Amino acid sequence: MPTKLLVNMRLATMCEGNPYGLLEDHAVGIDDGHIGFVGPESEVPSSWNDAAREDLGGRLVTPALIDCHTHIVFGGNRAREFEMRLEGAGYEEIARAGGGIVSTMSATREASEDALVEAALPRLDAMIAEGVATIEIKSGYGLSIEHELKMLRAARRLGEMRPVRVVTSWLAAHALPPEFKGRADDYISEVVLPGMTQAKADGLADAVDGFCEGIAFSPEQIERVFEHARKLGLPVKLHAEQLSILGGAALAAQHQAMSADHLEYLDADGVDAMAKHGTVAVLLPGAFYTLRETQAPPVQLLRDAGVPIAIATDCNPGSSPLASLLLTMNMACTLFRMTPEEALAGVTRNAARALGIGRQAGTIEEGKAAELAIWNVTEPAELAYRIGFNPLHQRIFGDLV
Ligand code: DI6
Ligand code: FE
Repeated sequence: MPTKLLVNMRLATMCEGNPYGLLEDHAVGIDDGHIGFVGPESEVPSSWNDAAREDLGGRLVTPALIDCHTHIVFGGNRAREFEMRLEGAGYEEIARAGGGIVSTMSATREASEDALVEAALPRLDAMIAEGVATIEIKSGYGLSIEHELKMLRAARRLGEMRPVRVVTSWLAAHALPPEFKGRADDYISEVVLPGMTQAKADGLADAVDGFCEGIAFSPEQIERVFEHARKLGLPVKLHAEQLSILGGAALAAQHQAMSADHLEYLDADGVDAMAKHGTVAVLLPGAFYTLRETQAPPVQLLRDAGVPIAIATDCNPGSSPLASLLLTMNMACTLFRMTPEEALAGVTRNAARALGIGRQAGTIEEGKAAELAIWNVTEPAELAYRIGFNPLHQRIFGDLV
């Protein structure tokens, strides 16, 4: 049933072809939560005559935003660690001394599922207020089967409490909990793999992620995680080359990963492997900024190789306490020299692809979900340009607003 017809707007479909997939004088029809019509205002079929007509006053309309890499479910915060870094301590140094991810682990284990939901809601609401309609949420701070599953149940509940699509990732291979010190392989065998089986059986995991890094897991250990995911039919992705180069991105690409994320230290071989396998590069300028990283990801190499680039907040209590996808877009332009068009594609079309939902979301096309953001701006570049200003007029999520 045609429910709504949007008219009088500038439409950035984000379909490939012309810049921003921009269309002028077009109408968008919403039918049962889906986009039922995109076409010139003068050619709207008569079947839309009864739909509620909404004049958008010349505003810009884009696909609703997609944050394809977050850790918004966690206990506590790491403001003290922020102070320590300002006093000179390094991120890896703090992690090796039992702080970092492991300190969030303790707070997350102590928190009830309800408390995790309650703590994450304001972060989720901040994202939604900026036009986000899809958010990926990872486990990774429980580091035991019980607490990792609790995190993913909290993530699923967030998706039921708010009009937003939540996509989850099993990230038990994020850090080694203290009880497994010196026994990373046992942790993989006893927690990461059986927990993944359980998460899949309970419908809690849409994908599997890992952290391939000196302070986390080796490529060989990650390979075991990927093998198990393949047996369960779960798609994979990886935190790779964030602090050093271990070849994680190429490993992920070889395992048909949907994305490899961070990538500051990615080299040409890694880029080639990603291009060959169609792996999306998810860049996370909030972590780059927070850790005062000096090596930017190889954006030009990725561009030249035709690797799709997505960007995301990486919202987490340690390396990226950032809950603004608009600010992330600005950072991607200013810090990584991406164009405003690449930044917008990075939170729409390419972010959808990084989550394996490219058929449902990420562009404005007939047949896709009616997930739109209506902005109080006219030029698409304005979305990435401002800092600390939210020009969202209205978000549409299916038949909901
Ligand atoms: N890389 C990150 O940036 C987050 N996880 C990861 O593997 C940070 C996690 C944290 O510091 O709490
Ligand atoms: Fe992350």
